[in-house]
Amino acid sequence: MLIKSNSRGAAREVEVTPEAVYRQRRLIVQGALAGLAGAALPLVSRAQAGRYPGVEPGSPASWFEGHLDQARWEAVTAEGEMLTPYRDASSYNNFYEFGPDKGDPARLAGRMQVDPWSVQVDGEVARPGRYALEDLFSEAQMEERIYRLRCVEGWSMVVPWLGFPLADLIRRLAPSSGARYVRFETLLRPEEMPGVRGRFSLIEWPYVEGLRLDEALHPLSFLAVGMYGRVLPNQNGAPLRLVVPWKYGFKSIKSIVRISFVRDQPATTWERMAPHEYGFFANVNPQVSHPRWSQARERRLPGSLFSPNLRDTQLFNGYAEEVASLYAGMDLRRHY
Ligand SMILES: Nc1nc2c(c(=O)[nH]1)N[C@H]1C(S)=C(S)[C@@H](COP(=O)(O)O)O[C@H]1N2
Ligand SMILES: [Mo]
Repeated sequence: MLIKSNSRGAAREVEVTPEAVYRQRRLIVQGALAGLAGAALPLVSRAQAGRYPGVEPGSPASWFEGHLDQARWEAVTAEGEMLTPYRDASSYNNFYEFGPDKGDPARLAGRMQVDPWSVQVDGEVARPGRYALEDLFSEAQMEERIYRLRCVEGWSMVVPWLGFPLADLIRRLAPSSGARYVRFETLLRPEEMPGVRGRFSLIEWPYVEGLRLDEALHPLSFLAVGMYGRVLPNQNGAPLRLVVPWKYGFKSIKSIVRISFVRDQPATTWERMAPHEYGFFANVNPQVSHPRWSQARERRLPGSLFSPNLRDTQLFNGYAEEVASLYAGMDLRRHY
């Protein structure tokens, strides 16, 4: 259905490309892009190496490599938009467990132990238990999703995630009829996380996020284990993080250790800490301002002081066509 890279014209698929390839290709096609069928253009090599030039592969677990061979690339793209360079996406982060500054996660998350990793599944579900990460995904086919990520702070990126639709996992776990929400929890390991040891932290740990079950089952909801053709760097939420592209970035919880199927709307970290800011839904909406700033525009990374690269923020972060029906009948100015 919605998840077709070229549903709106075959040429679109190739418009989002790795930056180096993009420049090279622009020379080749010279503005003829819009008129060409996607298949006529040279696609980026399907091999991992060279797909994202200059991106180090990291040291992936063997199960990850196995899935990479079968990966479906560019399953969804952000049409016509350039990827944020890997160095920006992996060095400008929010991961408060490692500290409040944008550079803290890249500097400090390396000490987080991510292998082995297991996820506890509980609540209203037919197959509860503690699953090793590789078992959780043993039957899944990895795919690439190029999504916009819009932080509530007013900046945004375009990131090529690698992973699996959340719905695939949920269906395998088989929630019971009592399950109305999915609750996610991040690792809490103070020895490895200087940010949770800070005495001045206002956040109650562990970090918790949640989705309504129908949101979680939406084909755009995604569990990422990699990005830019490689395993996730720790600062981006290794080894498993949620990506919900139509919601503010804080919903996309990192380093998940627990997935619970629950009857009642879970109390989530940001809603508890700052209920006057955004609520449980936190759908991107340019018309609903933060108490201290407008959300009408956003700064697309990398940008600079002289060229902040501003653009208009779109309702549901540009995914309205796909997700608006989830909120039919809801007043988006009140339920945010
Ligand atoms: N556990 C946890 N998950 C988190 C956060 C966090 O502090 N802790 N920050 C959120 C916020 S505010 C954003 S914008 C995104 C940033 O993801 P990125 O660093 O991969 O761009 O992660 C989200 N997930
Ligand atoms: Mo954010």
